[in-house]
Parts: sequence; C-alpha cells; structure tokens
Amino acid sequence: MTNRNDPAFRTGSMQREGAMRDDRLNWWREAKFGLFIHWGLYSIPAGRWKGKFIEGIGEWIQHTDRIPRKEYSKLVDQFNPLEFNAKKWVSIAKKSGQKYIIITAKHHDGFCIFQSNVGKYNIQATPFGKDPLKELAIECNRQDIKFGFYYSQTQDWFHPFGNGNDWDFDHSMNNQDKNFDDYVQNYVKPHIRELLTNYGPIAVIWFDTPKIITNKQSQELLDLCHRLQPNCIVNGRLGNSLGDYCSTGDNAIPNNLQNFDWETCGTINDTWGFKIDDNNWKSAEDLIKNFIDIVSKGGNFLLNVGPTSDGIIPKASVDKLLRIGNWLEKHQESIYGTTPGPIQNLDWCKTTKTIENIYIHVLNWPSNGKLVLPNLGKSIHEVSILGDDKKTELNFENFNSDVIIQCPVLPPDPIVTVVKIT
Ligand code: H79
Repeated sequence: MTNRNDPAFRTGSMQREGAMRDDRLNWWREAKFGLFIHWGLYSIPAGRWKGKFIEGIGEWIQHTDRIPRKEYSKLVDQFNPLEFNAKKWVSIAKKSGQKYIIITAKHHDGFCIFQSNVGKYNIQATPFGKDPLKELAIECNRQDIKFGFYYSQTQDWFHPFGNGNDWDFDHSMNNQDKNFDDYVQNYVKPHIRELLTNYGPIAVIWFDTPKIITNKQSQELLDLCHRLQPNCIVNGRLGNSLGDYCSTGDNAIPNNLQNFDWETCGTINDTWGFKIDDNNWKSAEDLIKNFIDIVSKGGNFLLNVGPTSDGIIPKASVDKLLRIGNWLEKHQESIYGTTPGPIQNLDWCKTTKTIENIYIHVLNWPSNGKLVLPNLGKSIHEVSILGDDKKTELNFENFNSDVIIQCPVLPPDPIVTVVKIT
C-alpha cells in the first residue's frame, strides 16, 4: 500500500484506512509537536546502581545490570516525588508549543505509575500515595493539551508471564505462549481498561517493542482501545502492522517525504529516563532543524524529557524546549496545520505549505541572501519573511524554471529564517 522501506521505519507499521481513522487523527495531523515523558522507578537510580555508573539508557538499568526483580522493586519504598507539580510540567509543554503529552504509565520494568486495582506494583505501593497521571490529566484538560499514555504491552520485567526478563525467569519453559496470553488477557487489558476509563479523554495510547505479541493479541488491544474511546489513537508499535499511525525507530528521521501518518520520537540527550551522568545534550538549533525536517516530510515530533525522581524536569531540557517554543511562537504559521511543501530534495531548505502559501525554511543562509528555488511555477504574488512585523515585500524574479528571491544578506532569524511565498 505505502512505501515503508526507509530504514527509519524498522519498527513501523501499516495502518488501516478509513473515515474513523481520519476523524481520530485530525487534531494529531495538525499538532506536529508533542512532549514525551519517561518517569518511573528507574528515575531514582538515574543510571547508577550500588555506586557504579551503568551504561546505556536510564530506563533500561534493570535489564542492563540484570538486577533481580526482588531487589529492583524495593525502589517503590523510595518513590516520593515531592516536587512534582502537574501545572508546571504542562506549562512547560504549553510554552514550548507542544500540543500533546504522552507519559509512561508503565515501562518495560513493569512498574505502574498510576493507581491500579490490577496487581500491586503501582504508585499506591509508594510513599507518594497520589496518582500523578490523574493530576496531569486534569491539568492538561485545563491548559487545552491532549493527553496520552505510553504502555509497554509486551516487555514486562516484573510480571512472571511478561516478556524480556531472562535473569529472574526462564521463559523457555513450557506454556510460554499460554502464559504470555494470560498476561495480555488478565493484566495488560485490565490496565488499558483502567487507563481509558479513569482519566477522561485519552488522546493516544503509545505501545512499544511488540516482540512476541501475536496478531490476535495486537488486534484485541486495538479494538479494546477504540471500543473504550473511539477517538483515542494508537501508535504502530502495537505490533503486527496494526495501529493508527507509524512510529519511526527511536530518534530516526526518514530520508524522504512519506505518504502516510508517522511520528519520530526523540531524546534531547541520549537517555529517555533521567540519568544523572548523561550530559550529551543536543542544541536547541539542531532540535529545531530536526523538527522542521520532520514536519516537511509529513511527520510529527514527540520530544522526550526524563524528570528526576523528585519530580523535576532537568533544567537543560526545559531551556531547550523553551527555545524551541520561542522560535515556534514567531513561526507557528509555517508549522501547525501545514502539509509537506513542493521542494523535497534540497539540503539547505525544507518546505511546508497551506492552501495559499509555501514556506521555505532556510537551514543554511546563502552568503549573498539570494535563494534559488526550482519548479515553483509562475503564480507567485508576494514574498516576505515570516514574522517580519513590517511585512516588507521581497524582490523576486523568474529565471527559466527557477524563482530567485533576494533576501537580506544577513539571516533575519538567528536560528532558522522562514520565507513565505503567497
Ligand atoms: O521508551 C524508550 C526506550 O526505552 C524504548 N523505546 C523508547 C521510546 C526502547 N525499547 N527498546 N529499545 C528502546 C531499544 C533497546 C536497545 C537495547 Fe540496550 C540495546 C536494549 C539492549 C541493548 C541500550 C543498550 C539499552 C540497553 C542497553
């Protein structure tokens, strides 16, 4: 049906067509930018175990260091995020121009950061005693931001019938398939029921690492989500080519324009869950350029933060997000609600469009201020710099099949200047 050969879609999926799906996806297609939050027991060790720095991504610490579940699960006694403030978190997303928030309800370690009547490995077992997801749901509603949950449906290193923990359990034993199905039917599904019943409207359920899940199990989970909340969209990592949109591989951006719905999830440093020694921050400029690249190819950007176990989003993350928000405030028009533009094969510029306008995002400003754009046709009315309060019209001329636009010699925007063609 569509071309998903790009390596970025290693973990991607096909999607079902249909009017229902279009309805569900309408807001998401315009939204472009979301906040991903990885928060759980792994935020406490933050990449260190028994005084040793553990390699790899923070939320994988239990797996990387083969920590026995009996030992790791003792972290519940320490989870008490006294600084957690839903209003602050949602405000950060709001100021950054993000339109949706997706938080880990349960990651691969199996800990549920919400109040659940299914199993005991959840927030109720901690000294915190409140449900942070409930507070976030209320606050997102207040600030008009869509809210959704990440849920690890296959890997679960705590549940004996979940997948992935080969240091506490021997899953090659008898009844593996039957046991995993038991886990899906009697543990995963009831959790999904709680998540889609107790928190008001949920915009997205974001599954991950499908691995051994069967087609039947994926289909049942998809149907369950849509039955409980018909407007809830489900990402492609549900598995077996099911779901409402494709997820690329982590941090992967496809090389070309794609003609289906897709999203890149990405990190600001290297880890997803908070890791004390990860200071490998991407620059705000690179993040903005990645974001533009993604939108110009028809995708959404789900950008991650990993709050500390106290409930603080690292300052470096907040700084970058706010800088993206600053750029976006001036350039909303060329991002939200746009579709991929007509020029797709140039490295120095990325384009988007609306019915009336084409937006040229100039990633590398030419030293003479002259932009040479191929194949835009001859029906151009007006050219200006987006965000220019004086709305100065720029001179342009047609030359063969090119349009040559004379811009200021110095780029008007310090990060990425956008030229608007009407
Ligand atoms: O939730 C985030 C990741 O934890 C999750 N997806 C994003 C959104 C994810 N699950 N699996 N993976 C990412 C890929 C796993 C990579 C691994 Fe490794 C390579 C696991 C074991 C070897 C890196 C190195 C992580 C642990 C050691």
